[in-house]
Amino acid sequence: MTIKVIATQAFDNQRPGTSGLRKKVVEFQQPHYLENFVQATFNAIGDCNGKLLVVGGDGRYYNRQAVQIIVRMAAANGFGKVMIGQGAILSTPAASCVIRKYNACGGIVLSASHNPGGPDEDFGIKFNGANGGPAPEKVTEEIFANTTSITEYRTCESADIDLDAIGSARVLDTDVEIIDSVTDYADLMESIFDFDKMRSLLSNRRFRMCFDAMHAVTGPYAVEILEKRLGAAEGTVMNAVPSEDFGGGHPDPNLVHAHELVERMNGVEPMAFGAASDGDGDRNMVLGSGFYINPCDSLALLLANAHLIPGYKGGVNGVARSMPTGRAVDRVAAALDIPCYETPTGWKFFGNLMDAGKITLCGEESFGTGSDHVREKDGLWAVLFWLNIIAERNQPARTIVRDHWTQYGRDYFTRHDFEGVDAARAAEMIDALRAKLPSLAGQTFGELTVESADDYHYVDPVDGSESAKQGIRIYTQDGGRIVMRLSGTGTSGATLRVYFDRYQPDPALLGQDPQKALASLIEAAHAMACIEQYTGRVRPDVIT
Ligand code: G16
Repeated sequence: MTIKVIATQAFDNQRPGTSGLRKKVVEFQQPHYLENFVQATFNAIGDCNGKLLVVGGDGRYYNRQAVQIIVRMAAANGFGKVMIGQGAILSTPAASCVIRKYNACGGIVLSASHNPGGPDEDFGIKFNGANGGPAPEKVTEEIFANTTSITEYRTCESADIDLDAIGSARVLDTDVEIIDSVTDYADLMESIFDFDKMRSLLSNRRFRMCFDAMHAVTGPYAVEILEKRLGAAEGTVMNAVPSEDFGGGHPDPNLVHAHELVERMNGVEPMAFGAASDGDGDRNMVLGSGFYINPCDSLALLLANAHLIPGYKGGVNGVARSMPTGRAVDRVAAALDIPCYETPTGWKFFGNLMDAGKITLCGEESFGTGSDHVREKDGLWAVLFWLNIIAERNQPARTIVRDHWTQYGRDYFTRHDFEGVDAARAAEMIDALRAKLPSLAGQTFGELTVESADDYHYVDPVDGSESAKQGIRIYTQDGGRIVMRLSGTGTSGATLRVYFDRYQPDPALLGQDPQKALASLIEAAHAMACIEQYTGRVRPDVIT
């Protein structure tokens, strides 16, 4: 086996988005495309000699081929060892766990998250650093800069590794170890939650639950933890076997795509608790009987009940949410007298705060919640957190949420997505709105008057790094807020995301439909941003 240095040419579209580089599979299959990005990443790491690299993915189409390519390149770049999840599988939170546990210099996570998989669908790649978290912007920008100037990459000729058998192999001077994908992560969960209490909840035949793995990566993790370690009935985990195209479905845990689960939660004999996770296992949706729990509420509830969980009995240092996320958690943090940080969209912004010990819990409206046990959002962890709370409080999820609203008031929240919009027109719309910002205050739209408006500019409280233009914020005089930004995770056209939230303290008004409760804000957003004029759309494609 010898090292081969391959001449290549830069591609001009390899800037990582909100969470790594996501493109159609065919784009990644072009000669040198994946290799260029991987070499650009290794160049950003610098000296790879003797270091440990973790590699895994969500099992989607092209995952296995990509892992073989990365192994050869890692060996040719001098890594001491590459650790790979069996079958090339590691959920995103499990990859973070493994990087941290074995002191790797980082890891490569192959996923396009909740986007569909298959030969005509999406693929993705991102680099996580030694803390187990997504690389911060200065690193992703360095990787991008490297992709623009790359002229060669290093690889070697070697037979494919057997990715399915636990054990070791050698490529050049590099040890390649195939590890069990589940055990380290399951052990970590067992160290955080009260498994005895949860076991007795799950053995109560009146408590029926269901977890939808959506044919994606969490299947094996959920079967091991829920069915094997916690004794939930066999079949509790549905769609449990990961498949390369997610069973032809869309592995996005929301009310539309997890419809099979939703039916079980709303039928004649509904389950007591339901949950789903996404393609790579970092997102979660939780449901009570006939009751949807918004991710913004979920984050607030986890914080309010963290003292019930063994892993957080020592206290919570602080909490963070992404800027567009509803502000329910802010009220709980204020009541607990702990800091609450606001960050731009993207899990990478939480890492510094966690590493500095400023926050313990964090979350986003995009179905992500997590804590400092790893440096990724963690779908199954959130589900176990909820189960542990239910086991401790011995109350249905719906009652727990209603009690919370009664105590704190309710922050109504909804997000409207306009997908596949013409990218140039979407950018024009945002630019036009940005230009209006200085004159918006005092203007009236329907029954609402704008109090203030700005373009969110983040300064990281730990290292002072700055991120500009992270979303347009419009506050109304009645306490409402509209946020608009373009998604950084799509693979075709642009997706306009419009977020709405408003606080409602009146106990008589806590049970409304969010679309109705927020109707005046929705109308105002359309009027001030001229959404129809720019996108041609009157209604959003997806509402969460
Ligand atoms: C990623 C990021 C999240 C972000 C989400 C949506 O999640 O890690 O922080 O909230 O994308 O981002 P955008 O609004 O830019 O599309 P995931 O689950 O897709 O990896």
